[in-house]
Amino acid sequence: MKTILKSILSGIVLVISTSLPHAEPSKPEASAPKRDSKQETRLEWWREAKFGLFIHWGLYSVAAGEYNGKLIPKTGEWIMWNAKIPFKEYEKFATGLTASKFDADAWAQLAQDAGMKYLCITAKHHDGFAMYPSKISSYNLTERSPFKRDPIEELSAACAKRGIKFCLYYSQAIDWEDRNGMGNTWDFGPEAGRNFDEYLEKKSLPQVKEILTKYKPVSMIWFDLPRGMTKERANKFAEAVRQIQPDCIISGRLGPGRYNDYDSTGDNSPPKEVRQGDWETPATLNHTWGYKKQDNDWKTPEQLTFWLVDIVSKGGNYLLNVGPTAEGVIPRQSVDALRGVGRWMKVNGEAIYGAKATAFGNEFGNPSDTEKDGRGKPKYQVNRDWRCTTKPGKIYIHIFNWKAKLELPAVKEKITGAQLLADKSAKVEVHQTATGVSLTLPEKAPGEIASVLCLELQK
Ligand code: JFZ
Repeated sequence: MKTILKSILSGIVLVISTSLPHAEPSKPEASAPKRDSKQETRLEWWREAKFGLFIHWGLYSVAAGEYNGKLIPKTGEWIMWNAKIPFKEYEKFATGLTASKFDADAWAQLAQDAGMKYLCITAKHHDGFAMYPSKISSYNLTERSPFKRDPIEELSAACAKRGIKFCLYYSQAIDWEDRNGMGNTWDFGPEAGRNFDEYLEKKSLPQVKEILTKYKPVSMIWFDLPRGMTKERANKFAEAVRQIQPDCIISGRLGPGRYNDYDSTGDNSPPKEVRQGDWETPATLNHTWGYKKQDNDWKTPEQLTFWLVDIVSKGGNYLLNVGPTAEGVIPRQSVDALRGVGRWMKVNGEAIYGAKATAFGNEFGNPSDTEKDGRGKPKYQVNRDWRCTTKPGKIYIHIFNWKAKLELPAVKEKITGAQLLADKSAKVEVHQTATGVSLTLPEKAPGEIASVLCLELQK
């Protein structure tokens, strides 16, 4: 009786709230969909993959960090918001999106050369511009730019050819082109007066359905910044994904509650220690996602390899970004950095793909004895000497700071063999006791960046 009353009441609330265009959503909210039985299967490839390529490409790539002769600070893909560019001005960038050098095979090949197993490109970012021929909104690349091909389709095919999982990013809530989307207050006034549901029903949800129908398979969809999303609203997106492509992983931030199949850490900030569950750290090569000509502070292959190993040793995946130019060129420095990681991956990939977190856990760092942080607490100092990843019957030690004598914490299982991946014939001596493992290694590191030692364990 109570439940019947409750559903009638919530029905009334629903009727009232949908008839008032600007009312807040109905309460009580629907709960997030159950994590269905297919989730484990869906995540199999992703748990094996570990390393992916993120691509931010859109009208902001044409602006390239500059507006009206001024260099605009902060991330490039947010330039419209950062500089409060009126829509009527921003949309003009479309004519500059020539994509004259766009080569889907080159991009997918770069991902492969870097050792990456998935690729995720912006189908539509916060600026609202669709990077594919959309029938839902004419604010798209084929209708507005000189480029008449479909880069999303071409990339999907280029990835399929190479066994790279193809994925799409879609900004479901923030949309600076649409007066009912979230975010653009300089053109459309305060957000409070909008019909956000109309935006979701007329543009966002139909475009999500459109890309999932047009491009198959989409192995993962990365939703972002759930401004204004409620569980009811998010449910509709989750249901659409499940209905059109049940095997598509949902990631990022669809709405409040857990819709996603895995978690995203903050950008550029991996956890300090091992973190349970499925998660990914999205990161930039410089300090922007979308191309910005003034940002030339690139991470080196050494730094990137450290991040990759560090993240995998804590149990996560690494989604590393490039920002191509308006011509469709991935900056040379990005290409070189990724190829550097790729050379390391060629030798040491077996210690990354499908690998799980460390067998230890106290190698990540320590509070400093002398230095204090901003709050007066001992400053956390990252230890970069080595990291550890594991597979059944194997422990991999990634040695960044090479020493001929290396001391490891105790290993429970009996170590039955030891090999350096970069030189399998090199001599390695193992002395194992109940309190630790002492290793005697060659004087010189056999590999570049980090030489990986594989310890075999008794089954
Ligand atoms: C979002 C976007 O706003 C940004 O433009 C880019 O696409 C990035 C990958 O995702 O930015 C975020 C979202 C969440 C966090 C950080 C940046 N976070 O949770 O730390």
